[in-house]
Amino acid sequence: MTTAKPLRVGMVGYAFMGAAHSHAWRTAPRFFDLPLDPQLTALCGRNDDGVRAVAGKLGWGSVETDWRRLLERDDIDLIDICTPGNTHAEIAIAALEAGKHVLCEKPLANSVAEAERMTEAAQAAAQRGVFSMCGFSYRRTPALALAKRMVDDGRLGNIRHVRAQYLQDWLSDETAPMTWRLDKSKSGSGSLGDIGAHSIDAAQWVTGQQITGVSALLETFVHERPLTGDLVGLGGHGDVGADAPRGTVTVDDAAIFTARFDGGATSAGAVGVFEATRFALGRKNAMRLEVNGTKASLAFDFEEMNVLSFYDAAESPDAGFRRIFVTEPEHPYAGNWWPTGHGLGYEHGFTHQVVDLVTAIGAGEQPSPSFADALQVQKVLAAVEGSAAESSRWQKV
Ligand code: SOE
Repeated sequence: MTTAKPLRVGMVGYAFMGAAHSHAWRTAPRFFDLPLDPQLTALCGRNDDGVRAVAGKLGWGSVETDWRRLLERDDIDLIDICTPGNTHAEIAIAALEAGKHVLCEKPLANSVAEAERMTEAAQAAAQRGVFSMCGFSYRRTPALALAKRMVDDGRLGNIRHVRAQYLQDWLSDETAPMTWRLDKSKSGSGSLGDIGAHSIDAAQWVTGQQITGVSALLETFVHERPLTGDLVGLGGHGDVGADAPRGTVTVDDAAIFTARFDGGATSAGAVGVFEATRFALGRKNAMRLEVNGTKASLAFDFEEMNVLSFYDAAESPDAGFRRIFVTEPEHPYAGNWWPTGHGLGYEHGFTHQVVDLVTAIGAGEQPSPSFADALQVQKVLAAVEGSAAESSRWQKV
């Protein structure tokens, strides 16, 4: 039995991210020593039957159908926002003003203006000991965290190239149904914000450099898709008739851009190439990052998420890239799980996110990534859209 003070969570939204976060809240205190004891106090969703069914399955103690009720309840300490981007700003700002800590899914918002308001609210709340974090969960993949540690330790030297791809294929089928992720008024953007945002965050975080400008193009391959009714989750293969009613896709299917970085603590900034698409047949969740420095290179692919490839120029050239199996006790997060060599999965990133969030809140410190960090990503997203709208003209961030 833990003696830690409870951290009572109210979560809004219960689809894909809601399930991943629920699992994380439940699992984190079972494998990590936390300063506070997370409790799955209330789950909120607009559909009473739907939210009740999921709450029972995922282990939530009570339900609400209006997120404002969560803010009124004095048995809730933290609001976890797992809803589409168009709702983030309103919920997060109100929650912070009500004195609740906030975990908000990425991308932080649907516009820079919203993200700026959220950041102001977050900074004001932090003065009162009320904290917030944005859910860039890939930072918590042990192999990517190890990549960052190696860059911070100077093992790559100065960074010259960043190559970031996030490739999926769940929209390749033209009859895959419409979802909220394809509706700009809900999601803000398409591949760019949903998956490209992860690449931008990971690239900046691992290298310690910020993107200062971009030249971009966006493409939408399929402009209409069958409406199946619920509009949630990631679509799969379409199984609706050819004459089913169709909805209009209002976001990018693919986003490609080049970028310059600011150099961080080093003198010369890196250059980067980014690609985000949900049309890369055969690539299921290939969130890839390759970094070339003056001393070494590293490469990561989420489809082999327990591996970090590392090439050290100080070794014999024919040593080639070596595959580090990131499951040793001294690797980030890995020591709290299984014996060496017994790898982790997608859900562990979310569990580690809870660990880092609760540890920071318990210590009275600002968790990372802060809303200010996520605002910077939002500015890159906006610059990409701005550049694409002007035939790839260079846009400063
Ligand atoms: C959540 O972090 C997320 O970005 C989803 O929104 C994407 O759709 C998923 O494929 C990767 O994770």
